Amino acid sequence: MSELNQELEVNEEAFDQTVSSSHEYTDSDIQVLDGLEAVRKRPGMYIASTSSKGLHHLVWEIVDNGIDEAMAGYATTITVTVDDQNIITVSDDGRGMPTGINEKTGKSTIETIFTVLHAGGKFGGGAYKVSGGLHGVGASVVNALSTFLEVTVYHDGKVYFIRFEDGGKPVAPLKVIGECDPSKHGSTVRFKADGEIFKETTIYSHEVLRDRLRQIAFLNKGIRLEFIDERESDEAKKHYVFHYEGGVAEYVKFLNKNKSVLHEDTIYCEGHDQGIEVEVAVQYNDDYNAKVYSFCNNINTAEGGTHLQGFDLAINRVINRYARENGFLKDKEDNLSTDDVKEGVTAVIAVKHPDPQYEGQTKTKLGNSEVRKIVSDIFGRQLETFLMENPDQAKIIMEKATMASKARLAARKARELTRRKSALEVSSLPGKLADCSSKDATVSEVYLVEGDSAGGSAKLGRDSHFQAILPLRGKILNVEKARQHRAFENNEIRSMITAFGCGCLNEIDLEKLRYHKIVIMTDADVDGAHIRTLLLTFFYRYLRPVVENGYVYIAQPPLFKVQRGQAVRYAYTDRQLEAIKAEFGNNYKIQRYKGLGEMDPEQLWETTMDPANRTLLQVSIEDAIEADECFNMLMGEEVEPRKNFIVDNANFVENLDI
Ligand code: TTJ
Repeated sequence: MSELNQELEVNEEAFDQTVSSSHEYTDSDIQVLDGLEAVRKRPGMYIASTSSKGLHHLVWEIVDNGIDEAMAGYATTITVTVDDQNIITVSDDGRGMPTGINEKTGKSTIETIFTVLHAGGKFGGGAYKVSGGLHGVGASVVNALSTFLEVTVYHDGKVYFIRFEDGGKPVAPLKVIGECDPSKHGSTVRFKADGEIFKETTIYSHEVLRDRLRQIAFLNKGIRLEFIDERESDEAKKHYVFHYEGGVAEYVKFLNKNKSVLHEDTIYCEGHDQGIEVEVAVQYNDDYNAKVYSFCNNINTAEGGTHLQGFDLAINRVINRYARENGFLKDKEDNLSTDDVKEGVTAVIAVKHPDPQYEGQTKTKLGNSEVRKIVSDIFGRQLETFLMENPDQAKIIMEKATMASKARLAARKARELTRRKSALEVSSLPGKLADCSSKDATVSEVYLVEGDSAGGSAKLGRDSHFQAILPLRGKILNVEKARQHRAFENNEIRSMITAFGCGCLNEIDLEKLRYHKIVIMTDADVDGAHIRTLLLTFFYRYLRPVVENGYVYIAQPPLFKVQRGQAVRYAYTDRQLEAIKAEFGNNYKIQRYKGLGEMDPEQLWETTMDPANRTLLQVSIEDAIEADECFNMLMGEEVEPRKNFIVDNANFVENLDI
């Protein structure tokens, strides 16, 4: 394999060789087809999945090659187009793929790249190839999984073309099919994913393509990425140009756009050492948690690694030193913790490494140990310079970190208090809780009910053997906008934590969870939706494993009661209401439920709490980051983006008041 790669790399010399026009079917053809057939037989071995995720993977595989040509300095623009048949076209304005013949295969280099497994991984120059990296399976894998794939190369006034069909079989060898302006150069790949392989879907997500292309543009300053979605009727969504001269500094600004930032200037630095490039950008906002995104060779290292460790070391060291030297920390006070100095940070750390090593469960943790010191030195030095040159902004950052430290100490005290109380077990359960008699968590349920009156109905209507009721009064605290010790002082939050019994934050013990169903039961109106969102935010921030393990549910009270004579039916949606009306003809009476309180205990049991009749929606966190951003957007302080979001996602957050 590596032999072939080497040959492909030196093949740049064969650039001007004429293209072979004869095409004989040889042993090596058969081997090639065997190789691609293997990909089709077990696609999962090459692209991780044949779901929507794998489908998008095809695009990234091809795009990465164009990015490499741009990072090597030869291409300025990469354009990705998806047409109304979900055919993808990726083109760059680079030198054009080599059009010569590969000695080993006797075929054109291009045919080789697209038909021999792994051959395309490392062709061309450039130290930090993204293709052939973590996800790099090679262009041949894309070809194998496509109904057709076409390559067009513009170079030296000629247009070269080759088409493959049916999972990678060349229709004819690479040919010159025309002439072009000699100043035009570049490579274009066009392909259609095979529905036989991607059985779930061959339809690309506009958002997934757009967001990743934007991210690639942020991570590679100066490169232009264009995205054209011909399926969109909305003009604004048809054509995007992502081009950021500011690189990750602009990325951080973008990530902070819905936040109240504490200082105007993004702290930005870049540098290189031992062939490793480092780029870091930081800007504080008034949040109480940190959002730090790290990348290596354009790949999101979700599990962090040595570059993130280097960042942590530097921010801790430099801020503590500055705080001491400038009187923000007294001699007798302890150092600020890394969590303290990172409170409210939005940061992007991007490194480019010629030989990255990935570790961790999902192979998204950077392992190269030399990176730690390199990032720490480069970022540390420039963070120090920033603080010295911008004393006003430095002051704000120091105040944020010292406040964080004080709040953390207070939170620890408050937490210890709640913990001590819960150690007293049953006697310490909140007074408002009407507990169930069962002590078996697997069958026990607790209903979180909005308001005392609905709480009363629920208490009377429940099956007290396994159903507990915890009434919550008024709006609960927005934990997104409150520091921990405030949250622990809040009565509703304390009641919930003690009732659940499993602790919270990083001291969760799911073994101690007292109910395996925590059911949020709120009114079907705007306030109810708001309370539900606040509760979900609390769960997400303080009890994430409880959500992740599927213990949180949302009750579905009916919206209407329809009665004809003795017959009573409940409708949970407008559609159901229409169906019932149609069934009942004209002689019926409709009651619209505005709140749970309007139902008597029996009705509440029958419609919403009885396991035999009720529908519970299980709350899941598909993607922690996505959920986090969603909550942030909904609960953050800036009203405008929230409004836009709600308009865009009207179905998702139907009744949220703003
Ligand atoms: C290789 O050495 C000769 C000059 O061009 C170098 C090269 O690899 N260029 C190159 C490859 N530019 N663009 C590509 C490429 C672009 C796409 C969209 C897809 C693929 C597989 C390669």
